[in-house]
Amino acid sequence: MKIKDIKVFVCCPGRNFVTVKIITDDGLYGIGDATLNGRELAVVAYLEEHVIPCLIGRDAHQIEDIWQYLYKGAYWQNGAVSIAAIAAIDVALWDIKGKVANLPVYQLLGGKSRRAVTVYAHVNGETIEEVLKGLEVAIKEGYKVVRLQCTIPGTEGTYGTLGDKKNYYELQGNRPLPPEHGWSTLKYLNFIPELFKRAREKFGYDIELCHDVHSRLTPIETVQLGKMLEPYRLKFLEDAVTYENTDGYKVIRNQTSIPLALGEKFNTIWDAKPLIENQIIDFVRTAVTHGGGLTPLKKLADFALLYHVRMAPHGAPDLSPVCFMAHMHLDLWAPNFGVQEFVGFGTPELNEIFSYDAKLKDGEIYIEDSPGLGVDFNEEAAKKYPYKRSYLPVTRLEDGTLWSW
Ligand code: GCO
Ligand code: MG
Repeated sequence: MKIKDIKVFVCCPGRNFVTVKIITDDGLYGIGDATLNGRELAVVAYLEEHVIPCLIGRDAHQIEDIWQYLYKGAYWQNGAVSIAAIAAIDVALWDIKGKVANLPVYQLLGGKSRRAVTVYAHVNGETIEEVLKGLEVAIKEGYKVVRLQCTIPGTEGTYGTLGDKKNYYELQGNRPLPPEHGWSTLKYLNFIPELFKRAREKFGYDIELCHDVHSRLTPIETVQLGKMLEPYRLKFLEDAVTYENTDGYKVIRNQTSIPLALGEKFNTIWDAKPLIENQIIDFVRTAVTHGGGLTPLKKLADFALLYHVRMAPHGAPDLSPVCFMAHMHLDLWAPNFGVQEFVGFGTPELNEIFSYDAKLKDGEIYIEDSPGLGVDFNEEAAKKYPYKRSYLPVTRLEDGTLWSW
């Protein structure tokens, strides 16, 4: 079964998505997600110029060899742009293999380890009261795990909350240049423990809670935050510190018992290796699209299992439904699955383009047993929503210093 053609599509049903379609000589096709938020066309160029010409005529069944060929064979192994391109090819090939076998992809990974995928919902608000109202709704809807984010009084554009776009806080569309947000660590640390205190006072400890710091703190500031949040027993604190210097995480780990999650920007297993083997994190958040596909994510899960680290894949709205479905298969299989981030099934425009067999019930997602990934892409509908240049925001401290967004 040879690769006959590979097409790349960019569409913007509210935000940009890059989708890959691999077509084989016997008429089958598979779909992959290559979306890299704010850098979409770099991935398109990488695919069209440097990947696709090398793959035409290759055996579509050789997923592992094709992965190694695109990774090791390029000499330049990692990097967000190249990894997103490799991931899309890899996932599309798994989709094809599932269709040939007439089995859902989770069966090819080793079968189901659980009935469904437990997800965590996002609850965001401008005030603590607003967040608590949202949490009440989420609990009523059956969610068992919820991420809480709240606007920090006196700062502009807090991560996770953006005024009228609360549930799609990173919704793109019209950002021809990166918007700028403000940040004050002092104001944040003075405010955020109150959010979790009030949530526990009102709803008790049966609901699991988590929080994303979005890499704004230093290690010792995270120790302070961790100690303040310890009484509220979070499921995890995500991305407290930028991940480049993993030694910083040792400082945190040695001084607070707050569980730590990291990895949505990891491109390879090597990024996660020191944090996992030294048992410094509890959840690894690498996404299929940004971590190179299902082939390396399976290896990552197996490696993490040895160290009691659980999988909690990134599930932000900039990962397309193709990545979402790839996560569903990975999460159903992984014996060390923890929880899946979930922001809802998307806008009507998005669902005109992507179709996928998934249902939410009591905070768990069930998928149909369709062969492959169970996702499809409507090329004609995608044409109605052409690419729009758009950026993620950047953040500055109150004195103007550029900070991590
Ligand atoms: C999350 C993430 C996202 C990212 C976004 C960047 O935990 O969901 O931090 O909100 O900011 O995916 O493109
Ligand atoms: Mg995050």
